[in-house]
Amino acid sequence: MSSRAGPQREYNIAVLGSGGVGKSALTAQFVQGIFIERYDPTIEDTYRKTIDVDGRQVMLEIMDTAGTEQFTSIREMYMRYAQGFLLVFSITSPSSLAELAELREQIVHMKQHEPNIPIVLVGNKADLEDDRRVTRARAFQVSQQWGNIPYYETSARRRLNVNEVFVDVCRQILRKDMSVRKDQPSRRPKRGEGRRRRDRDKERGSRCVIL
Ligand SMILES: Nc1nc2c(ncn2[C@@H]2O[C@H](COP(=O)(O)OP(=O)(O)OP(=O)(O)O)[C@@H](O)[C@H]2O)c(=O)[nH]1
Ligand SMILES: [Mg+2]
Repeated sequence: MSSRAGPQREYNIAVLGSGGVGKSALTAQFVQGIFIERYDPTIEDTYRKTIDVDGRQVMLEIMDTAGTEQFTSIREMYMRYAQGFLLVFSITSPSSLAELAELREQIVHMKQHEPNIPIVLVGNKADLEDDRRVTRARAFQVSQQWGNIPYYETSARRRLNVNEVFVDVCRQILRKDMSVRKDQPSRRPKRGEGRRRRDRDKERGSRCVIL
């Protein structure tokens, strides 16, 4: 199957942050369009959703991780695997913002200081303005310290900026992916080579799905 938008890409995004900041609520709102009222701490959940980013079909695999300490080894595995990250805190909890610093350090370390790691800083629970304890200015300052990454305030409850954060990180991955492809020297395949190459990719479990 082919599409006018070109081959479909598949990207993995990890949603990280302390327990209770709203990672699952944001993910469920994005994928299923529902708000989860009840707090049920996550062990690990993976969701898939196809979206259109600037005319390109992208299949996202979203890894909703556990904020709770006891599940951190799973989180490390997610960090290694993911190409993009949503770092989520709650605007009602300064400690949830502070705790992201360590997670970011871990990501940077695991990606071996790779430049331009696709990351978005997300201040969730923006509907709870009366309980706000992290100012926009403070969060923005942190985002600048972390290499000028984008900062959004979201509300999973009100569906505010939910699509935007996922699309932003996806756009960053796409941009990076395209520049890597551009840098790779292209060569005309010899007769019959194209097919063999596709088979080889299949064996390796290539994550690029050709429609
Ligand atoms: N008011 C408000 N409540 C929210 C929002 N997002 C999540 N919540 C609530 O906060 C609680 C925790 O949300 P979860 O999405 O389960 O939090 P989590 O980050 O996934 O927590 P862990 O899985 O333990 O890491 C739930 O009761 C949600 O209903 C939001 O945008 N606004
Ligand atoms: Mg959760």
